[in-house]
Amino acid sequence: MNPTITAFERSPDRGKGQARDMRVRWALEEVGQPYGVRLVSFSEMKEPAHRALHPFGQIPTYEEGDLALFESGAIVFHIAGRHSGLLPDDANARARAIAWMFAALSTIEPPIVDLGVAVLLERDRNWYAQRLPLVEDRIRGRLGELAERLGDADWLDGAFSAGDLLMVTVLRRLNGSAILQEYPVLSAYVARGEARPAFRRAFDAQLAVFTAASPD
Ligand code: GTB
Repeated sequence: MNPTITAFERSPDRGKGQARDMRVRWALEEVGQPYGVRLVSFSEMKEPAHRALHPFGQIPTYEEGDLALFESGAIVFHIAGRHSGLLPDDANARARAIAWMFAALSTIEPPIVDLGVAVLLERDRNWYAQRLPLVEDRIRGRLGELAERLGDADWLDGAFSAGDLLMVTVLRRLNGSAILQEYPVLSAYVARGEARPAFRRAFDAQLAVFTAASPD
């Protein structure tokens, strides 16, 4: 049975692939697993039927037989564990790839999300102009360290892995800001991820949802 994921009926990013269903779609495309998508509105996400799948009333969710999952990182980890292609077979290399998955979500993503929250929700506060450079510099600190580690390698640890998949989706959240361009090593890394055929298929699928909902 093919899994079903949930995604925004109408993504606020207007099809830029920033919502977290994108990383799940990409993982499924990388491993060649067909999937269905159930689109949900903001109000449906908060209803009991959806909260039974996702305690926080969000997307994405993942249903496969009698398994229901939430949290994009856990979903990608599950997909990577069930199929070959996203985690190495060698036990130590696999553990390192998993460490990069955690690094993407717990070390790199938080300051990037903080910037998004500041720009979207804190712009009218009188301390916004003072806080913004602090938030941006926290991101710069992490990106500098990440760029240093990546160096001239294509991927974070040998072959492309679920660690790279998550890291690229996290870094893509900076697409609307100039910060990523300050780190050519990381811009090139994101471009390599986006050039993967599986990424393109996932991106096109989520864009098609937005285009269908907004034909003009
Ligand atoms: N930790 C969870 C995970 O990784 O799965 C976080 C899930 C989450 O934040 N889901 C968001 C959501 O459902 C969508 S992805 N929000 C609705 C709500 O909370 O009511 C976050 C997101 C949303 C929009 C943009 N955008 O427009 O650019 C980018 C990212």
